[in-house]
Amino acid sequence: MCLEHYGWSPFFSVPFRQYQDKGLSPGRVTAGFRGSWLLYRGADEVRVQVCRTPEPPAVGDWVAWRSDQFGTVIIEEILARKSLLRRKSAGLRTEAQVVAANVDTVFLVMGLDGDFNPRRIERLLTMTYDSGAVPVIVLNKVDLPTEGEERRQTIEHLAPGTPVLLVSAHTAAGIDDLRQFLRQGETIALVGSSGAGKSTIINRLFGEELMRTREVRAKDSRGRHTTTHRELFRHPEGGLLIDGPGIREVQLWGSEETLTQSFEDIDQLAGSCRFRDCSHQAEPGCAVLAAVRSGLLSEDRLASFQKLAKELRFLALKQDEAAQREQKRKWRIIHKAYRHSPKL
Ligand SMILES: Nc1nc2c(ncn2[C@@H]2O[C@H](COP(=O)(O)OP(=O)(O)OP(=O)(O)O)[C@@H](O)[C@H]2O)c(=O)[nH]1
Ligand SMILES: [Zn+2]
Repeated sequence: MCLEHYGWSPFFSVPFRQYQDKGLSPGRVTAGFRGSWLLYRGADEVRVQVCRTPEPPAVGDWVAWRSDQFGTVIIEEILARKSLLRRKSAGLRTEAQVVAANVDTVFLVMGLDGDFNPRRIERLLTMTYDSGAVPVIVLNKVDLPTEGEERRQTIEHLAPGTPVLLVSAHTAAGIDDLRQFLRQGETIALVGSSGAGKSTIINRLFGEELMRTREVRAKDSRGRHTTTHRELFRHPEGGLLIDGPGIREVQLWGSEETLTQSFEDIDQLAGSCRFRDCSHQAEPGCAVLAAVRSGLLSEDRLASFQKLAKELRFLALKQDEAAQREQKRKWRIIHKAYRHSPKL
């Protein structure tokens, strides 16, 4: 096995030269635990417990590492990322949590059963555009008696240009269409709600090899072997998949800018609104409202745009508040330091 099989390319190897000159070596993070990581190094995979980067690396990150005189592996740097999937963190803090790095393609998996929800697809699309990866929408459970084709078209209208595939992980229908995305050195992440069928799809793609592919007996820094599970793993025919607890908790995360990418149609209409900062609620000369009146744009779609815009504004506000609190905290510390410094 070599680094290229895990996605090593000039995008990473060219900027890596500066680290190479310092005696560092490259590797890719294949799993993250609390305070330790699984690192693929080309020749082997090791468990690393020492990391000196300001932020911890994410699954999928390429890092620069070295060994100290005792043979302990130390992660020193995270290489610039091609893409970064983030989610809103649970709880009160609103900062983004990184769930995976250097993902090329995101499979947005949704069941055609009770799981089917076009609004959720819009949110996941926003998150994917925000990450820099390319979305592929996978509508699963086409074996069930549902209006599969109709629903596929509904979703296609939401995401012009994005592939929307009908599959059944149970009967394997359409699964071959997914295989075309398993390209040598390219990384796919699966996101979607619980029960959408992500595990079943992965099982289909890997067959009986899956357990063997994911399990790894990695040496820790003391040379002991422990069995763990990879979150990033390679398909025997090439192509890499990311699946793990972090990525399974993906929620809404995005910015106003990417909102317009999920709602390209509304964004285009908005270009003709009289006011540049039109909120499309009651303003005179609003081209978006005019389109709703004439039936060109559905009321539902405008409503979901407004809802997402509101959530994003709320999120941005909370982020600002968090930033302000942090600023205040810093100033308090500085003031205190002044107060306690000896008078000149
Ligand atoms: N009818 C039908 N059921 C399916 C299909 N794919 C998965 N299921 C069922 O849907 C349920 C959920 O599937 P999982 O693969 O565990 O879903 P998941 O997305 O991995 O869910 P989490 O592990 O909770 O994130 C299981 O009972 C599967 O058997 C399908 O193509 N057709
Ligand atoms: Zn308007």
